[in-house]
Amino acid sequence: MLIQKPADILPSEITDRALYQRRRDFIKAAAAGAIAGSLGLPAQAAVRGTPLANVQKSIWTLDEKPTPYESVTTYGNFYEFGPDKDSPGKNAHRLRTRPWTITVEGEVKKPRTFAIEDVLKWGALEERTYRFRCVEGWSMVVPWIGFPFSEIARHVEITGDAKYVEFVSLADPEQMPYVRVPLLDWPYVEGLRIDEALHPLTLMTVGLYGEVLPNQTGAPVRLVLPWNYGFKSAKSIVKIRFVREMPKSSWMKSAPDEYGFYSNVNPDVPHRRWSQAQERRLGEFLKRKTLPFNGYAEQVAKLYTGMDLRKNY
Ligand SMILES: Nc1nc2c(c(=O)[nH]1)N[C@H]1C(S)=C(S)[C@@H](COP(=O)(O)O)O[C@H]1N2
Ligand SMILES: [Mo]
Repeated sequence: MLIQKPADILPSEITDRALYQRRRDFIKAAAAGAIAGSLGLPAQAAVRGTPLANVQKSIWTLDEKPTPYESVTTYGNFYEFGPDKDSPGKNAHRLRTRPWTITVEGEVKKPRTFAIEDVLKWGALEERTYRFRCVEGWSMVVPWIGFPFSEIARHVEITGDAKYVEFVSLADPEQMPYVRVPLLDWPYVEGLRIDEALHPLTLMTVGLYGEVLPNQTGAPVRLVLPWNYGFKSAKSIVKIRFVREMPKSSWMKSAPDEYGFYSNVNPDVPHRRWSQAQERRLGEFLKRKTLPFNGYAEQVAKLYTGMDLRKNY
């Protein structure tokens, strides 16, 4: 068996995160200043985010060690900024997160377009540490900050015909260079059944680690569903539609035999090209067993009673 020796552990994983980050910020700011100076660009992009106020601890939180900030923000998927795991971290500084509006329409009594600032005034935000599992086999634990999606539904008064919800991400080629490339069917679209969307675990997320979301993690507002594979957690949302029929997600359009609508984390149902039995937590060496519903079975399994989850993957 392989044991991780102290020499193999990255400094970012053992140094106190805040201290480490302050040091990094200083180095990055200095470097960005030098580069930006020579290119005539603002140096702001490389600096850490603004702290979020009015945040309360949530009961829906997990007592597990969070994945280092550095890993969470430098490894991910955001295809609008490129196909590689480090593309979002490198390119998402181009995203402008203000002004930002979210249009909510469809099967609602009061269709509205909300400015993100107004949404942030609805009430206290919650900090929730969740597990997060990507379909590709990596996972992380993140202290997200947000509010339950049901708040949106309450503000627009959904009708009895709202059976599903469609989430639409921004697709602006000026800010998102890979929207000119047909990696996916743009804009990025995801969907949930209404009871999944209204489940108290479904989080409209505006921050992580006490701060506003860094652009690459889907600023200024993204979804986080801890029991679904990561691709259900649409980033940089500009439109939410309550609909009668099951929406077709961008992933279902591009590879219908690999990505189903439900996408529950399920170690017993392999992806068409690989097993889902294990995962690698970012920053860790040994793999872990993947848990049914990513460990949230007690909270969400009842949403799927009577369904064959081998068929409805
Ligand atoms: N708009 C948009 N949302 C997206 C994606 C994307 O490419 N575009 N990728 C998804 C996938 S596959 C994953 S695993 C998560 C990654 O989130 P993270 O970068 O915060 O880990 O975002 C999801 N949301
Ligand atoms: Mo993913």
